Amino acid sequence: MIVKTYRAPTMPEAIKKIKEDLGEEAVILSYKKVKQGSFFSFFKKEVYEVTAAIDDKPPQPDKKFKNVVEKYTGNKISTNKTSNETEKLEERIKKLEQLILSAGKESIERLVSDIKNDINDLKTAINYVKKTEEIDISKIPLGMNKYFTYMCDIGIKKKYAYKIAIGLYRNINKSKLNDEEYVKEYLSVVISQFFKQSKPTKKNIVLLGPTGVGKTTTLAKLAAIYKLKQDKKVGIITTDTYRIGAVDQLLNYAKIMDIPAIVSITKEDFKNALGELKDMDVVLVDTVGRSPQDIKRLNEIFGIFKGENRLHLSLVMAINTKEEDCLNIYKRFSVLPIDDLIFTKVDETKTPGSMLNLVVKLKKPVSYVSFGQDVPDDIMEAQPLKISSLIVKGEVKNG
Ligand SMILES: Nc1nc2c(ncn2[C@@H]2O[C@H](COP(=O)(O)OP(=O)(O)OP(=O)(O)O)[C@@H](O)[C@H]2O)c(=O)[nH]1
Ligand SMILES: [Mg+2]
Repeated sequence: MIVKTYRAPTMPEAIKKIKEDLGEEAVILSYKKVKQGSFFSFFKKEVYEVTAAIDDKPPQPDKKFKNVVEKYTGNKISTNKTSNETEKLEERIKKLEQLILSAGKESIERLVSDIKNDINDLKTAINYVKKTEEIDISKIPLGMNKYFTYMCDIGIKKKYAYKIAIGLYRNINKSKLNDEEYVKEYLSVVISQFFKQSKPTKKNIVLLGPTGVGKTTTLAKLAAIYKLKQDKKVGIITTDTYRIGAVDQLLNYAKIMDIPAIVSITKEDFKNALGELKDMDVVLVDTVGRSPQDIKRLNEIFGIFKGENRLHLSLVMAINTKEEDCLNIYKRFSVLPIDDLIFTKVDETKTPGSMLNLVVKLKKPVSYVSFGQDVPDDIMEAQPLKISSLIVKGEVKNG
């Protein structure tokens, strides 16, 4: 056990010093008011002298966890597992008892409010995982519960949020746990590790995907970026001749940007179009949207591109689509060798965390993220930290 004595003008300041020095786990052993000042000084100030201690042995699992959580949250939890976190809760309750006997009103109120917050965070977290067996909520450190539920709220799968919360707690400076901005910054960095940015190595980029996900709009944005911002020679091919309006929509974009555009219907047409545009730096290929359930029509699209190895295939998925539907879309389209993912409509969802779930599940890199209808502004390259900032803090950075 480490025992130390601290002096401060007020009790809250003494507690702050103890927290910074010994951490959240420290307990207050004794407390008294003493006079402070040099031997010769006329006026001596009264200060608080607080003795605190911390156990330097590794904490033992606490068998009382279940009872304590049930007592303080009113929730029955169905786990026999134990947790060090209960010790912390109990220690803080002990501290509260000591302070009630000795300290001023202000410090008691602060401690009570801290404990209430922790209990509320814990209650919410317990409610989140009640039905989930693979998560042992008791293992989430007290200060991390609110970040765990925050991650769940923004759409990150509970089992990933749980692992991230535990991993983050191990590495983060504990005195910063209440600094939400700092923790979210830290979270962004951790979450960015799950993403990989795709850099197409082939110049013919095909945008595939179900109906209405934003393939044509994304293509127009990319054409503008490549041509206007990167000064590249850009060509467009559309194989979407299904709707009359679709061809017009794309030819219009091409005309505005002064980009050559070719309409192709058959595999043969498509090959010829690639030949015609062989001098371009980038060729963007639009495709017709098809329902992932419409196998026959999907096969028509696949037929055009199958066996053609000059293509970079991007699967466009609107992130406001249910996650299991996205997984099904991927399953259907992965008849073709999909190179990367493009996420769209991120602005239309409150759960952008599903991007994380999808890349973990599909193990695919991401090339672009689209977050609005404006051509060409509402798109960004999928740099991992940019995506994670968007997920965690809702920040978007174009380019
Ligand atoms: N909010 C939002 N709307 C988008 C985004 N991308 C595209 N849209 C809109 O979604 C609608 C469909 O976009 P399209 O580009 O025509 O979609 P598509 O995948 O080409 O559709 P089909 O060719 O019919 O399969 C349009 O109203 C677009 O403006 C985005 O990132 N956010
Ligand atoms: Mg389209």
